[in-house]
Amino acid sequence: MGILNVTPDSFSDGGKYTAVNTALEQVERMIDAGASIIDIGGESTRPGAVDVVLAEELQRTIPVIEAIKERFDIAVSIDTSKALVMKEAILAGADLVNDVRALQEEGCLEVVANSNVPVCLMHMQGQPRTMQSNPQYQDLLVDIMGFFEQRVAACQQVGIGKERILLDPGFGFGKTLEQNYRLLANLSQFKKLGFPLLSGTSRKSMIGNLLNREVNERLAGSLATAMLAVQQGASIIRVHDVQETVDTIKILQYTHQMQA
Ligand code: 9MG
Repeated sequence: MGILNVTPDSFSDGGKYTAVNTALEQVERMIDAGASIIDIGGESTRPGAVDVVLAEELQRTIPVIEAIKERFDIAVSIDTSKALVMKEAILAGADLVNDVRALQEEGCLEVVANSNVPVCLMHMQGQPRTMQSNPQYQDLLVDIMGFFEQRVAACQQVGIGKERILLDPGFGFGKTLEQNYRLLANLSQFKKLGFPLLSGTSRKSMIGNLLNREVNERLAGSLATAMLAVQQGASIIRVHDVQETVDTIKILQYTHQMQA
């Protein structure tokens, strides 16, 4: 999954891809590099980010989705927590809803229930503006597992079938450095719930803070974490550096085939 942030304050591409044409060029590069899904977000969810108003988010994302679906044969995911953005994005051709708030905002469950697209339910403790201030868990894995069970039940109550659900532990969303690596080390545990897993660690602080690297120096760390996630059964890896990640995963998969 290649990341396309259409936000002026996007943390690692500096908001370069806000205009539709520039976005299309970036999408073409990600497709050529081997992406099979493009994740489009109009609201930054990085730690400290402020909320974006609905009209602005619609204006940033919908024309880009329409342009991508008109021009390329590629799956598009809408990264949003707003029901109306989900609805308009699906009408514009989005193939997946990626919600860092796991359909907890008003109207979201219903929008997805009334569509036929899958949804990625991500775990986040708190809200982006404050989530990194003092994240606390009774038991990290048990708490997140319980959250997933509760959100899956909410989905099923409105008619979103199991086959339409993906889960994501939400690296960097209300987790300390140690908690992030504990999650990564135990990612395979979430497979027990029986849903495909999505993992997003690309260029995040959990890499920068462990290695003491700036955002533009986190490629090696991003590839290492992508590899660890795939080894533990993650089905989708959300990344900025598509070509390098695809190469890394190809090496991993080829080596697996050679196992005696
Ligand atoms: C939007 N977004 C930013 N980070 C993310 C992550 O780790 N997972 C998902 N599903 N979405 C993310």
